[in-house]
Amino acid sequence: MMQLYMTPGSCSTGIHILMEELELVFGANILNLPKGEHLSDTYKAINPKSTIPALVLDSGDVLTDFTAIAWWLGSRYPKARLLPQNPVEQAQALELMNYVCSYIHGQGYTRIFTTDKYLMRDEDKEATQAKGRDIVAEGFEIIAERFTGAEGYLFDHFTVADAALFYVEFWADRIDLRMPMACQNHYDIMCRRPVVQRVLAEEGYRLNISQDF
Ligand SMILES: N[C@@H](CCC(=O)N[C@@H](CS)C(=O)NCC(=O)O)C(=O)O
Repeated sequence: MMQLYMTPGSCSTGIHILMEELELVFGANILNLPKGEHLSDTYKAINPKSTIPALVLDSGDVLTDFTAIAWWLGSRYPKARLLPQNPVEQAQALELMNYVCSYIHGQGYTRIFTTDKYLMRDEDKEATQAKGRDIVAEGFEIIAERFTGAEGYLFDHFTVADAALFYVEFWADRIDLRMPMACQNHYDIMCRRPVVQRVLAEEGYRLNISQDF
């Protein structure tokens, strides 16, 4: 059975959503990041980078990094159409996932959530977090121009790129960061997906879904 290494409410939530959209049977291995479980020798033997998500395939091969795992899921299970259909849009989906994971998450949210990693001096804490919020806001503005689908998804149907965008929108919701209308609309649409609701419930979160839904 495949094994997913994950932390509730983290970027791995996006992969968790994709795996449940595919109705895959897999082992869910929860790592407590604040306790440093991802730094253990046991986990480093699986993923030497100590990051989640990681997915161990039935073959024993290990996939790490959101974009790589999402890409593999989309390619391995093509009938679910988790990748856009044409090659240009497939490349754009990769580009969007990369932008979300490396810039909005990797440059922005890390400054907000793991500020200490950036600090040379304690007094820089607020400025570092403010810089993180600016990066996240800038990232959302860029993404807001990229919606091409009529249904509010990034492409003409739900794809891996939507799962990546969802997890940074979920964080924005958790810490009250404003999103541009197109991203807020996308977040609302994602929150209406039964799988998203189930995954968040499984991970211990309750969504405040408006009655209009
Ligand atoms: N580039 C990786 C980064 C993933 C990442 O930073 N995950 C966070 C949790 S959301 C993590 O593992 N943090 C622990 C650490 O970096 O030490 C990816 O896209 O999967």
